[in-house]
Amino acid sequence: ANLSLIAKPAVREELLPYCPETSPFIAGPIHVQLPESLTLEEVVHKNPLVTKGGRYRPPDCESTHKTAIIIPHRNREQHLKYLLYHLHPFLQRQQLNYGIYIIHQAGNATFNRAKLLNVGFKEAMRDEDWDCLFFHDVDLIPEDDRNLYTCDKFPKHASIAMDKFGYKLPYKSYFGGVSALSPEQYMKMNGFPNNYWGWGGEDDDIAVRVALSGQLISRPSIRYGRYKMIKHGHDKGNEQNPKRFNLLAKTRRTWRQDGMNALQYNLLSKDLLPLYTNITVDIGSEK
Ligand code: UDH
Repeated sequence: ANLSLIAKPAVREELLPYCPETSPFIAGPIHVQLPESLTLEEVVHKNPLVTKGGRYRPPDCESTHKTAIIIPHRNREQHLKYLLYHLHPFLQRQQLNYGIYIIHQAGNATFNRAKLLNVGFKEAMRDEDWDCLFFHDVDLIPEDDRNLYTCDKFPKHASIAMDKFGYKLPYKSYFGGVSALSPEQYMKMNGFPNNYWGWGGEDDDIAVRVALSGQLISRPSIRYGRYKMIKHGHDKGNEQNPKRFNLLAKTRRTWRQDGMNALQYNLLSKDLLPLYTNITVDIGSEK
């Protein structure tokens, strides 16, 4: 047998030095382009070091960060293509050990972003001992790679300067778009709510849970937390949730019962695709 081949993976682990604290590949502002003719095949081609399931480790050093990206999804294939096109190189420039997960809601029931994120957390942690999870809307493209996809001392809200809101926070406790929590931070707040069906409110609920669990919100610099939102209209099956204000008023009483500890779903498939791990899930519908 060829012993040199068999021994190789272990050698890599032992001999690689840790990556530097600041990656030498970080370049700052990104001019986000959305080339009309782009195909997923091209994105695969441009990212030769990404392995099955959308995984990556820096080739020359041992990353000190293991980050999973969790993307809630249904019927946004174009956005997904552009996000992958930008996100893979962005994360590689940061020298992260990372994996990208798409959590695809099966069926036509009303969309439930927060519950999909709970599923993403659970399924990603089954794979790997991630030290940071980035919960990432599919239509937000980061515009500066100094916005590090690593976790902080407190739950982090990363998308603080979106073009759609004039590169400012729309309101002080805004927690929507892109956020990052360590598994410990996430479990401390019992994850996210499962009962927000349709558009709105779940991000505010998450912000309230951060506070109720005794945590603060961490944010990047306003110069770095910049995002371009890909323009889109209203989605079918994600109409404004009329119950969102009533739910939000009760979070203080419900967060310990509704969250990670009450999560129920049916995993339909898990596929290791070239650019991401696709999790298709039946999360049921509003009762
Ligand atoms: N999402 C899907 N499919 C859907 C609905 C939502 O994949 O049908 C995901 C996707 O990751 C999206 C996220 O959930 O980025 C958040 O949903 P959203 O994009 O509807 O929320 P946002 O606040 O949109 O971005 C506001 C409504 C847009 C109407 C603007 C009209 N000018």
